[in-house]
Amino acid sequence: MKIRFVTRNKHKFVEVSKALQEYGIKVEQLCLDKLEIQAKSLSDVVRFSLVVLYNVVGEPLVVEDAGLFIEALKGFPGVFSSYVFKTIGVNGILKLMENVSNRKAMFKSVVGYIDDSQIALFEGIVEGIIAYEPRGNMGFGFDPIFIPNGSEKTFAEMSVDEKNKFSHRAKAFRKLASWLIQDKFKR
Ligand code: ITT
Repeated sequence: MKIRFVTRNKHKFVEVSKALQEYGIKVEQLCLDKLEIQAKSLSDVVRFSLVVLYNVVGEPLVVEDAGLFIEALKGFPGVFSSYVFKTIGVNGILKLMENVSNRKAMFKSVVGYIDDSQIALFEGIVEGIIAYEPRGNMGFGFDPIFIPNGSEKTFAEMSVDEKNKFSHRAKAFRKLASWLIQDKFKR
């Protein structure tokens, strides 16, 4: 089985390819813009992107939207994570978190699948804390400042396989994989 994953982010593509290997699912990267709307939830962003992209591609496809939600910042940057990363970045977030003792945060991923008869969404969450300084040079985005519960390392200090043991993305894509396998046998 193969899925078409629309993303311009090659790190996401590698993470997902590895996570889905154990299900025997191959991943093809489609480098198209997701045409993201500014919505209040990741699910709304994903639904919109799915419909727009399906009209262009005309074949079953998958998109994912993810974000970092920091408790002390009332969920910021959340759905604005991509923009916030490009503007104030990791150091800007650390600045906002100066003298903040509640470091709790989570990454959330919403994966969407569309074909000619259905849309299905799957969510994955990883809880953790925001580090006091960036550590590690692997991964992307806010990986250097996120430490998942159950580890001492930031995501940027982990290999892809190690990050996949914890990550929001791996959790959401594993749900998609189980569902796709069941769906295939139903048809
Ligand atoms: P595509 O839209 O092309 O898939 P993107 O990098 O723009 O790739 P998102 O729209 O999902 O992906 O962006 C969400 C932002 O949240 C992203 O730019 C990162 O800054 C951050 N983010 C999401 N998942 C992350 C992860 O696993 N590790 C670190 N940062 C992450």
